[in-house]
Amino acid sequence: MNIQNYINGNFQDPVLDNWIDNYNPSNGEVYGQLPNSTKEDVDNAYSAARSAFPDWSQTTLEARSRILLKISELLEAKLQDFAEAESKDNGKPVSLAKTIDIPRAASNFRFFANAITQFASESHESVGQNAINYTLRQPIGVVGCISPWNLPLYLFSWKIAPAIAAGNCVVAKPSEVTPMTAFLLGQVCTEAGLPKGVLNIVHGLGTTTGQAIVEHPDIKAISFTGGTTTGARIAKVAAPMFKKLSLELGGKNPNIIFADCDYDEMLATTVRSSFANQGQICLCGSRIFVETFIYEKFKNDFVQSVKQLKVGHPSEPETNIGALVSKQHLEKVKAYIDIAKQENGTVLCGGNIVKINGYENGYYLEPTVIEVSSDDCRVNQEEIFGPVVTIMPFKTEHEVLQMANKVKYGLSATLWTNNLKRTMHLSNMLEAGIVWVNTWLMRDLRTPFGGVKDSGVGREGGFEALRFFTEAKNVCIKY
Ligand code: TXE
Repeated sequence: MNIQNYINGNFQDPVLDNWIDNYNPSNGEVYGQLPNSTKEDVDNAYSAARSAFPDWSQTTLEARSRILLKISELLEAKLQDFAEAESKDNGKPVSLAKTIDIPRAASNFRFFANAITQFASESHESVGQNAINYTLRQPIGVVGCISPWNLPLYLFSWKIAPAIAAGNCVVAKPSEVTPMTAFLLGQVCTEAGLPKGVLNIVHGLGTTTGQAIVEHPDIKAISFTGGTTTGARIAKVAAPMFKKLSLELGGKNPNIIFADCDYDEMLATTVRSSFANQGQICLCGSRIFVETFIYEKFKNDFVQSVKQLKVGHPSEPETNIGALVSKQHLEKVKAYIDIAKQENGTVLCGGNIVKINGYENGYYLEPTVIEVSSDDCRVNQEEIFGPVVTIMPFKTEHEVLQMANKVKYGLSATLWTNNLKRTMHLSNMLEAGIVWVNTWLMRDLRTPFGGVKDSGVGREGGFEALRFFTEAKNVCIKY
C-alpha cells in the first residue's frame, strides 16, 4: 500500500516523485512505498500551516478540545486497524500495539484536549507601584514535530496533540521506517473535523525531509525524539536561527535491585522493562545492577524467565518478542552481542538470530542477557536499543550510584527497594529525568518527561509540553 503526504487536508504525492520502499520487518518484504519528500513538499506543508494559523490560533479552547476528543474517539474506534498497521510497520506484537501503543496515542489526544482548558496564565501584582502584570501564553505559529520508529503513533501524537491544542499549526514527520499509522492519522483528523492545514504530515528520510523541516527559517520550534547523534545535528542547524528545541534522545538506563525489594514483582517487572517492545524503548532498563546477597538467585530466576519468552510472528497471540524494526537495526544489535563476547562478557541466554517458520527473512533476535564483569565495557555504556541487557552485582549503595551515573545518558532509572532512606537518597542523586521506584513505565501524563546529559533537553508532558509550544509574553499595566 502506498502512502502519501497529508498537506492542507489533502493526500498528495511528493512534488519530485521520489519514493522509498516500506518494509515489513516480520518477513523482510517490501509492502509499499512512501514519499521521500523534499524542500518543495516541506514548503507546501509550511504554507498550508501558515494559512491555517490565524483562524486556528483564534479558535476557542472548547472547540479545539472537542476536535481533539473526536480524534481520540476515532482512534479508539479503529483500534484493531491501527494496531495491525503499527505491527506490520514496526514488527511489534499486535497484542502490544493494541494494549499499549494505540490506546496511549488516543490518551494523548484526550489528555491534551482537557489540559488546554486548564492551562492558566499567571498574574503578578506589583504592590505599592499601582501596576499589574499578566502573562499571555501565545502559540508560536508553525512548529515542527519529528518522531522515531519505536513507538510510532504514540510518540507522534505525544508531540502533535499539545502543539495543536496550544493553537499552533504543525509540519510533522514520522520515521521513514514506520510511516503507516501517521498516514492513517491524517484520515482520522479529516474525519474529526480538524481544519485544513492545522496538521500537515510529510514523509521521508531524516536527511532530506527531516533536515528541510529543521532548516525552514519560519518553522520556529522543533520537537524531536530520536537518537542522540541526530539530536546534536538538529541542535547545530537550529541554533543560528534561535529555534525553540525539545530533544528527547537516547538512554542507557540503570535498573538497581536491592535484596530488600518485593522479589516476585521485581522479577516480573524486570523481564518487562528489559524486553518490552523488543527492548526498543528509550526507557528500558538495559543495565541491571543486583545487590550481591541475591545476585546468584536473581541471575538464575531471571535467565529462566527470559528463556520462557516466546519469539514469534507479531500477529501470533502468544508472541512476547516480535521482530526488530529493520535489517540494519538487527545487524547493529547483533554486533553488540559480538562486542560483548570480545570484551569477556558471558552470554547467559539468547544471543542468536531466530528463523521463524514461514518468515525466515524476518528480523528476529533472541532476548539476550549478558553478564559483565565491569561497568566500563561498551555494551554497558552505549545504547543498544534492542533485546539485550547486561547484569552485574554490586556491594554498596555508594558503589551502585557511581556505576549508575557513569554513562553519558540520563533518561530514566529504576530502583527496587523497600528502604525509605535509600529510596530518598538515590532518587535525589541519580542523574536521570525520571526515577521509578518499585515500578516501571507507569505514566501519569501530567508529569514532566525527558532526560538530562546526552538524553536531551527540555521536558514533554502535561503543562511542560504546553509551555514548550507557547511563548510567554508579560504585559505590565500601570493604573
Ligand atoms: O534514529 P534517528 P534512528 C536511538 C537508538 C537507535 C538510534 C538511531 O539507539 O539505534 O537512535 O536510530 C529523523 N534532521 N533511538 O537512526 O535517525 C528520522 O527520519 C531531521 C532512540 O532510527 O534519530 C526520524 O524521523 N530529522 C529513540 C527521527 O529523526 C532527522 C528512538 C529519528 O531518527 C535527521 C529511536 C536530520 N538530520 C532511536 N536525521 C528514543 N529516544 O526513543 C534523522 N531524522
